[in-house]
Amino acid sequence: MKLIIAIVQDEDAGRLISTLMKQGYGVTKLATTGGFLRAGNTTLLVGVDNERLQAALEIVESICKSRKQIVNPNMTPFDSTMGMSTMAANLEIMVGGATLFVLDVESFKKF
Ligand code: 2BA
Repeated sequence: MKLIIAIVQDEDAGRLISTLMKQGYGVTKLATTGGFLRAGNTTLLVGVDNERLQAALEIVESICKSRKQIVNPNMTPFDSTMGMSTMAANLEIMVGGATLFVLDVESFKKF
């Protein structure tokens, strides 16, 4: 068994959860905050049997879209930790589709 930890944009979370659930996956949704943008995102925990891992990843990939975002470097960790000028120009960054971690599950129990 594997545990997928998927960090996705809030805009994609609803459709992703309902699609995964319709396909019979168990999903837990966490409200999270990105360290760089300090803005809300959504983290999903999805426990899957090994044979269904690939299909779950394909669902995530098909739904989660990359989006451009304009950020003010003065409002990110750049200003304090990366030595950039406080007059730095806005930056265009691409956020998402999804950041995924796939972990081996040693044990899965429900009581
Ligand atoms: P944030 O940390 O808010 O990052 C949002 C986006 O900002 C990132 O999109 C990336 O495009 C940009 N970014 C992040 N750190 C940067 C830096 N040091 N310099 C320049 N640009 C930077 P994604 O890479 O798609 O990440 C989306 C969210 O996924 C992140 O939100 C964070 O919550 C999570 N994430 C990404 N990589 C992670 C990791 N290695 N471990 C844990 N969480 C991660």
